[in-house]
Amino acid sequence: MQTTQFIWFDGKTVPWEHAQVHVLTHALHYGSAVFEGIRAYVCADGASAVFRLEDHCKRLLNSAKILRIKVPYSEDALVAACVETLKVNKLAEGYIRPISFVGYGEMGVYPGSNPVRTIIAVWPWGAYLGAEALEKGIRVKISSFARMHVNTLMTKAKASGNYINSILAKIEAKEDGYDEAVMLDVNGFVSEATGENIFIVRDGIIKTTPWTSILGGITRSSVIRLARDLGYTVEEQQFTRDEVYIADEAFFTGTAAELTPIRELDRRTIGAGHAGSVTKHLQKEFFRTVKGENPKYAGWLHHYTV
Ligand code: PPE
Repeated sequence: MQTTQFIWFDGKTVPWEHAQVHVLTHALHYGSAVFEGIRAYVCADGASAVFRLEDHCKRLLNSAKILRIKVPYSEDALVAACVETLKVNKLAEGYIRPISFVGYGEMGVYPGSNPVRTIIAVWPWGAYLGAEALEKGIRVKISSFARMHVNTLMTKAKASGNYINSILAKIEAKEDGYDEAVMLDVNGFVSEATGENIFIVRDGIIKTTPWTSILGGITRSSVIRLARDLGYTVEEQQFTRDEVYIADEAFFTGTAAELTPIRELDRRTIGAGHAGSVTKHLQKEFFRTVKGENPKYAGWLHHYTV
């Protein structure tokens, strides 16, 4: 990976290589951590802006609330710390990874009074699913692993432990020659991918999974808003894998993946086999928005200078 110089660690800026924890850290053993993935972009005018920074910090605190991890920082403090980390690293564009985790103290599942620690790292991160993916789309399979039941793990928390399910699905998909996996929920309906939400388009209507077994993606909510404002009908409704097979278009949304077209699912070509017109339209609007070329959504951008 591409490293940077400093990591924000419990309020201090420490050199990247010194940002370390004990091997008996609770989160390492039991997955007791919550995290975020946020992107900063260089805008058309050369200034930098973090996309929906406040909403990401809010989600981090909500994830922590769900898991009963007591993060000792307010939303405002987290926002300021993210910006400080970008600035100290002179990073004009890249990925921001805050994580709050249960630290070293007592061993055993019960987190007790173990300290809760927070770090923020930033680094340059290009196209998550490959450079060609954004333009040409990717090949996807339905995973043999189901997404979590809503009472098994808390799917609305962006919790580290939840990602075991994603890791299983991702390895399977990659080893079977695909770029990404889509998981079904325990009732057999389409849920989400290992690190993305999913949308389909059929007869001009856009559909996405309701907020049940999925993470409430911030890219997902942005794209829903953009699409509705552009006059599209967007339905948050359950759908099945075969509805994706016969969709005209399909795409993923995520901070890392941005808006990535899906060109194939389970060896069925989706639509024309490349990004469709609605996907392209929304992708263009999305990138215009994050790069500050869409004044209507200026409120989503947190500007900073390096
Ligand atoms: N579902 C899952 C399971 C998920 O991990 C993400 C983000 C999303 C949906 C989309 O959420 P949002 O980023 O708010 O639109 N996945 C993050 C982690 C990627 C990684 O490999 O690490 C991300 O995109 O940052």
